[in-house]
Amino acid sequence: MRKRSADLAKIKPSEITPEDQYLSRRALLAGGIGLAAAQTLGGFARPAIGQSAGPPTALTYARNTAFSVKDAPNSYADISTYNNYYEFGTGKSDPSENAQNFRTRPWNVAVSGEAEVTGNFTLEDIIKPHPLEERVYRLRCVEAWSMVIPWVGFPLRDLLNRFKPTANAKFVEFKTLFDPKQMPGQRTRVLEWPYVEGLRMDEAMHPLALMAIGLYGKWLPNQNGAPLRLIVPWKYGFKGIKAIVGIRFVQRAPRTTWAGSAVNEYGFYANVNPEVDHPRWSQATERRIGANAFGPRQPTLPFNGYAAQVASLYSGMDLRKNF
Ligand SMILES: Nc1nc2c(c(=O)[nH]1)N[C@H]1C(S)=C(S)[C@@H](COP(=O)(O)O)O[C@H]1N2
Ligand SMILES: [Mo]
Repeated sequence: MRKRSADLAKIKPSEITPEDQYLSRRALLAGGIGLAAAQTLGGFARPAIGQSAGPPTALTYARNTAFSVKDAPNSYADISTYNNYYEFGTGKSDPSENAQNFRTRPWNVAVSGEAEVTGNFTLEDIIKPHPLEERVYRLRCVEAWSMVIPWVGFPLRDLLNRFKPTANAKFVEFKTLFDPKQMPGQRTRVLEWPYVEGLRMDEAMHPLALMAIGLYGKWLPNQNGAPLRLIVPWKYGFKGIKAIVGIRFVQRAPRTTWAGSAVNEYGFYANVNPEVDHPRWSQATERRIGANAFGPRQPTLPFNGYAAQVASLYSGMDLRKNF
């Protein structure tokens, strides 16, 4: 059942605190005045987003070099044909073959739980107020391979702040679409469906956490998680949940799909850690997918190379227990 889309522009001005004003103003512009959404605000070029027609092929974004790694990105071909997306099969080439007809428009996201603003939002509601950035991030899979990907998206925290999480929101849970008709993997029991992931609130609010809608300057290919997927660059790739239809603010750590399938193999935190092996293989080194796939393995970096930015989130925690 699909409720009428809630409208962020209906938040009363009296409810808007000063730090929210900038975002809310943009939410009002995007929701209220169609044409304004296509203009440039705050120095960022904005994408023109069609209402119900398919997405345009190009996105307009600002390059965020401060948050990008210097490594050369993998090719578009590598990034869009070597995937993990069990809804479309367990082989690396299955998603690119089986997700071609997956329908990503229209798309809705249900926001619920411990927040002042909840309801159902259209994809356009979710995306429109946010200036887009390109950030080149490493993706490290728990299977010990990695890629470097120029994602296009917006900071997750800017989106979450629009919903005004309450003090009870300690974690945020994300859910993938459940539609076995479209997602053949969901007709099997290879995982529990729908796919669920989660972050502790302070992790979700970290500026490196990105809500991605594109890569290489284009809208996300279906196999990479269109129309909306999470990127948490200091964690193993399975935290980067694809095709998000649910965001729920909760008090307790959600039961995540991979931890639920094998709790000794996949932890909730999933921080990239060369010192904590997966029970069936070492995490000390990794293989970079692509041209150098047969070159030497590279040492895995703690927090996937983002330790300077995120290690403080975990000070005092035993990362062997909280893996
Ligand atoms: N819904 C959903 N999201 C998912 C997965 C999945 O099977 N289903 N696989 C995860 C894993 S294990 C990885 S490594 C990344 C891969 O992202 P990519 O295919 O865009 O490189 O997606 C993650 N997100
Ligand atoms: Mo993965």
